[in-house]
Amino acid sequence: MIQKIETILADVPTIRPHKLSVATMHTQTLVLVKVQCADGIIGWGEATTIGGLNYGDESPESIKTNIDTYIAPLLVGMEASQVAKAMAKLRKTIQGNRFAKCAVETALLDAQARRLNVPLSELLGGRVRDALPVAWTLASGDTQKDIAEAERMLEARRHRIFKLKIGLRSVIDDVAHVLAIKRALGNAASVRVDVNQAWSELDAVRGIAALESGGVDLIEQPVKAGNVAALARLKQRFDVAIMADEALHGPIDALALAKSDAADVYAVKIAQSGGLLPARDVATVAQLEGIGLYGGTMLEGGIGTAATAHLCSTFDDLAWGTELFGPLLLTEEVLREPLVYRDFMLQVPTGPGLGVEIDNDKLRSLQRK
Ligand code: MUC
Ligand code: MG
Repeated sequence: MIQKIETILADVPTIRPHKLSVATMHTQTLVLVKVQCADGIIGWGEATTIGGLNYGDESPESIKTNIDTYIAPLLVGMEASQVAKAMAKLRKTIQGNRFAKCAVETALLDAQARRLNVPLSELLGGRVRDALPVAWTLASGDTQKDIAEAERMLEARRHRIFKLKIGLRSVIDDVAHVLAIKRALGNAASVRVDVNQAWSELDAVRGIAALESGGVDLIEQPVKAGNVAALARLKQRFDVAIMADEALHGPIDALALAKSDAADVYAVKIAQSGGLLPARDVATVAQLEGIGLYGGTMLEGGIGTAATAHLCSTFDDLAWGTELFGPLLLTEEVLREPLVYRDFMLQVPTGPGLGVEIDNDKLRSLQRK
């Protein structure tokens, strides 16, 4: 039986300012959900977002309020091992709130996988790989600092895929910044950009043409999430891969984008999709439509990162790798044993459930009072 559902906010400083077109982050607010079951099993989930309400339509505070006020009372007393039944009730009764739903579903699935003594990946169809390529985001706001950071990552064999956050400056300045980094790193690295919706279609045509000829491999969400027609025109106009991120809020969007032939690659994000199972449906649509897969992040800590890693380990084809570096951007670790990054890959945990354990003392010390 589900006995108690708790929501915890923890503010953790980032290792350096992280500059996106929609926000500059100095701290990340982790949103963690703990589900306590009557059989003594505890499950964890995460609903972390970026920049308060700058990125998504749920804030850390709204997620906590909505789970505590509306979602927890709905689920407490239900059978904990019947995850699908609990989630069906939640999805039927509560509108929207994809991040909150994701955290609750993750916690219930973590608990159930622990109960069955299997890794979470095995409840999601079964893993086909044990390690995932991991990109790093260069977003210090300074070209030379970004180059030095990328060189350190290559040297340490931690990352060889770099995503550059652009869209804040003029197209000309952004293109110069990206191409300077691409020239410095050469073929040792894949260089990609994320515009986070900042460009008009005309900006995008000019920007993508220059980036494509400079050897950039991927253009993420160049235009507004709602402008599917423009995304489709860009996809058809250019050879360089176009990725949908903010345009994807679950399986229905995945299908609509596919029908419009609007993207070459989908960023699969569990929270943005409304949970691990809807995210798996997003990936299924992509695989059926010949769209490439990429494991996306909302810069979560260890819980959400492990959850996405379990899901990505089950995809037949993960051509574009992942960006599951969230915990590495934070100054504090909330797991007892950190996730393992080695040889450009994140190792998918092998223990029961998420395969990671919360450091309760650490979390208590970081928890917002
Ligand atoms: C996004 O839009 O993809 C992922 C990596 C990063 O640096 O920011 C996020 C959000
Ligand atoms: Mg993105």
